[in-house]
Amino acid sequence: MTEPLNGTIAYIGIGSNLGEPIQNCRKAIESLSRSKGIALITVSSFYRTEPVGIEDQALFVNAVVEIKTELSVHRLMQTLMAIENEMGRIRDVKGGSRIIDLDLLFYGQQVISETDLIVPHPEAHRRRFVLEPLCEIASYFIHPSFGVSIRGLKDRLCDQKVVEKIRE
Ligand code: PH2
Ligand code: MG
Ligand code: MG
Repeated sequence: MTEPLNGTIAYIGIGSNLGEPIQNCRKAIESLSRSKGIALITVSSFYRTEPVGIEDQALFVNAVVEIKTELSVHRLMQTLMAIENEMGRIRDVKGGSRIIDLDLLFYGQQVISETDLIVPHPEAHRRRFVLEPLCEIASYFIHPSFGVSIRGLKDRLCDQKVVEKIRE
């Protein structure tokens, strides 16, 4: 059970293109919901998406979840990385295939620029595989660096990669 708690609204991007991607995404969401200091609020549909960057790899499954968290942004990042590691994530080729990827997209309206932590995620506003699921659950959310809503960003997207909702 997710207990109601005070805290910050954050959005997490979820992706997988190795093994059983849908199962991997479900498992990661389950782990997130059981993590201390995190309450799961909304889960988007799952989307089958063309790979961005390294194009010669399997299609991804992507989703976005909204959470409320009492964790500091650094603790939240540690939690995301711990879930990736528990699920057997191997960090080899940057942008390559992965069993699970948990990206912190937004942490409230905070803008953070540190050597090992950049929030909002620097690519979030350019990626259809992020903005389509995010728009489904938080079209009104304002990108804190640009002052534009998720709906507005999605409408201005250049990324023409295929992003298709999975009907389950
Ligand atoms: N993640 C990447 C690189 N490319 N492409 C899609 N479709 N989905 C992803 O999650 C993704 C990607 C690096 O994190
Ligand atoms: Mg990523
Ligand atoms: Mg990542």
